[in-house]
Amino acid sequence: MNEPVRKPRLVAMLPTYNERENIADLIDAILALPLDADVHVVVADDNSPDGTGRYAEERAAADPRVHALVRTKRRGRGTGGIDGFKAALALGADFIVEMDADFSHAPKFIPNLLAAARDYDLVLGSRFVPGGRDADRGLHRRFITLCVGAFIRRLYRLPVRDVSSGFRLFRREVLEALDLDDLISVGQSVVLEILRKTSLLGFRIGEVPIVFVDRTRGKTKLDFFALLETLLMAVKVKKRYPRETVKAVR
Ligand SMILES: Nc1nc2c(ncn2[C@@H]2O[C@H](COP(=O)(O)OP(=O)(O)OP(=O)(O)O)[C@@H](O)[C@H]2O)c(=O)[nH]1
Ligand SMILES: [Mg+2]
Repeated sequence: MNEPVRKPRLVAMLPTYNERENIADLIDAILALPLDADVHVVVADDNSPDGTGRYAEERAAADPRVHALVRTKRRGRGTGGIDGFKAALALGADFIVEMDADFSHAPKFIPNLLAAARDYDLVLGSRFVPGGRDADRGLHRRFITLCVGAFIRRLYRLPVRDVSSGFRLFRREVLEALDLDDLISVGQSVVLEILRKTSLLGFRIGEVPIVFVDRTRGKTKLDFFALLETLLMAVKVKKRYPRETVKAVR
């Protein structure tokens, strides 16, 4: 008898802090995607005062495809996302897509990211390849994104356009190879640290266009100090992983 073919499992990992106004609709939109995959959602919340984590726990109790991770001891986009990735691996994910929980990253692009994972190990949702766009953002935010991007691409000598994109899809093998317990980023710089390590490990990195839109609900957590911290950490990360110390696994 033939074994039934198992659909690949895709886990969407959403780091959240005070995203109560967005999280319900976002979970609905992800679970409704027309994908030939077994789709799950992990909400990696840092005990948000607005009750995002509590809501995720209620959804998880009612729907086996939703998983809530509510951390009470530490806070940070970096460590929160790392714990979210671990939860996704524990769920047996074949593919993991990480995205912001404020609708800046539209779920409708996930099918394209997944399709590109046929050819790549890490697929970036990219604002800066043909068809992609950084839309509706204040001029100063767009300018900062471009400057940070130019700086990081030079610093790490990365041949990708959108280095700071937090909307991206990994094959499981990438997250397994990263050694998640060994990452040093606590905050937003985790996006850059993971990109650098993935590149040094020799994985294939591709980009597909996405249109990034401003959040319409909820508040930003990015301020001047967070930006400064990210840039300082980017330099620290470079020192932490000089090219010769990371052995390619591919
Ligand atoms: N778990 C966790 N998630 C966080 C933390 N800080 C931010 N996030 C989430 O990380 C994602 C990105 O944060 P944002 O505040 O949207 O940062 P941004 O996209 O640079 O800024 P805006 O879009 O302008 O708000 C969102 O889903 C946030 O809820 C944190 O300390 N812990
Ligand atoms: Mg955002």
